[in-house]
Amino acid sequence: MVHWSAEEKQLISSVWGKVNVEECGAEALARLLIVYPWTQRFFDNFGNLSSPTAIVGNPKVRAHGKKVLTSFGEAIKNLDNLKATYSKLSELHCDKLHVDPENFRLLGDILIIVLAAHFGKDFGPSCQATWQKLVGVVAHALAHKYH
Ligand code: HEG
Repeated sequence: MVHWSAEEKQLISSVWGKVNVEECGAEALARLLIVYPWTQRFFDNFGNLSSPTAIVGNPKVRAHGKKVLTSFGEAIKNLDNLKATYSKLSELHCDKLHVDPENFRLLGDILIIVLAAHFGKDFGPSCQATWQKLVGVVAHALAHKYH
């Protein structure tokens, strides 16, 4: 099992406490769809994704980004129990949504970029390293039920 030191837990919650889930969630998902356009195929019922402007202004992208980042918050509440926390969600992404788990890693990297842009100096190297670990562990937990 992944171990979290008291310092790492502190670095995670100090950032998370300041995150605007609606804004950062929307921004992270929009960036994913813009930077890695092949990820748009999972969202063919989301309407207009034809340009960066359309993606950023798309209310379904915003709403889903918020949903995903809210769900990411469950990881932070359950750091010592991630596989169980994401077990159902892993099954859903595998069996129903057919999302390649590589996309969890791409989204995690983008989330780091979004947080660094929002928090600047308050997202320093040790903080960033801890968040890299967190997004990696979340991606791993979400991929756990894949077969
Ligand atoms: Mg996923 C649905 C969480 C990455 C594609 N995602 C969902 C839902 C949650 C969630 C909570 C709603 C589940 C439900 O309806 O019961 N997603 C989630 C997390 C992460 C993630 C926590 C990563 C941190 N998702 C992700 C990625 C993709 C993706 C990278 C594709 C590139 N998710 C996806 C799709 C749906 C969900 C296509 C269904 C969307 C819909 O039609 O409403």
